[in-house]
Amino acid sequence: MYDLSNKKIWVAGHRGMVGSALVRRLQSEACSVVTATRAEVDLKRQDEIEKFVEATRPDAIILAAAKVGGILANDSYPAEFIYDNLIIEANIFEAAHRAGVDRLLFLGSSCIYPKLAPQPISEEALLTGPLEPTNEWYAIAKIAGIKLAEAYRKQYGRDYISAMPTNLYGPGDNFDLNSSHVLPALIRKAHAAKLRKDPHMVVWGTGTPRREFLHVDDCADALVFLLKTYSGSQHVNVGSGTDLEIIELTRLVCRVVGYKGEIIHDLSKPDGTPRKLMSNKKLQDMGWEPHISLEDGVRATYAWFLQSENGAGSAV
Ligand code: GFB
Repeated sequence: MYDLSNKKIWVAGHRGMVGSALVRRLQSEACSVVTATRAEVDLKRQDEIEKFVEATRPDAIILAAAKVGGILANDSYPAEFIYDNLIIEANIFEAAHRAGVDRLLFLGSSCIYPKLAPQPISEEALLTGPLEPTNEWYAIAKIAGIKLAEAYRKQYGRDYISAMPTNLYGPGDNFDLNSSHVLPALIRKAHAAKLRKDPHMVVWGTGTPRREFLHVDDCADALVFLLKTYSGSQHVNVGSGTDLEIIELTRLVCRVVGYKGEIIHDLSKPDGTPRKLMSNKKLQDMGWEPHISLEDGVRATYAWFLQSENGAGSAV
């Protein structure tokens, strides 16, 4: 057990969807949270991170800072996805170690697994086959992060751990149609189509790929659970345990939003990996399970979208 009482936790990436969910979740723990804006600390600069860690002396770090995006962004900006993620994680691991921070939780992604891994994907599937080409740059960087945690544990005895969340969604998500993941994109498209009374809305690809989704508040809860209870060199999957086809997700989103038009497919856009349902067994055996159903989560996210800037105008 890692007792969070009176501990100081640095949530790196606190402005992002996962980081902000972590800050919300940590409010119910007896710990203090430190954060740094991009203007205060540029995570791509080793010296700035070292100064910040020396000055604030956190007991633990949650590394939720990352360059993230949906399938098109990953496919379009490979250099940014590999460089930004590699440099941020390498800088933070090394600064943590130099300052004597003995606890660090690194966040990866389900795309670290081979494109055609047996389903549901267990932790052991890592590095057993070729990656999905649309996001191999991001995946390689995230695999390097897992290996950083393992290496600092092996060489220096640091208690650094890794969690691999599945596709996440929720309040604070990115709704930009060019860079977002599928779920916020569908909410935005269905909402705009409803307002404009469009006869159809466009879904990328064939609609047959299957994806697993987890609400970000469930994810934050699992991450705090792991920070408090897990110590080990192997990464841990964090998922909901169920998946569905993109076309089924589209119908669910349309029902929640109240859009009744036709769904058509843009086959010029990539499908990506056919399926990536992770095995949740390791986390379940430790005693954690998710609480937010996909339908409830989509409803809550749509409500958040409507209140946010993106939903305020009709020309979305
Ligand atoms: O969520 P998504 O962008 O990323 O796309 P991945 C999932 C599936 O939804 C793909 C389809 O088959 C898309 O073609 N899709 C349908 C759409 N309509 C849309 C749309 O309007 N927007 C988007 N974005 N997709 C990402 C990786 O993969 O998942 C990252 O690229 C990361 O590295 C992340 O791992 C969790 O699930 O394919």
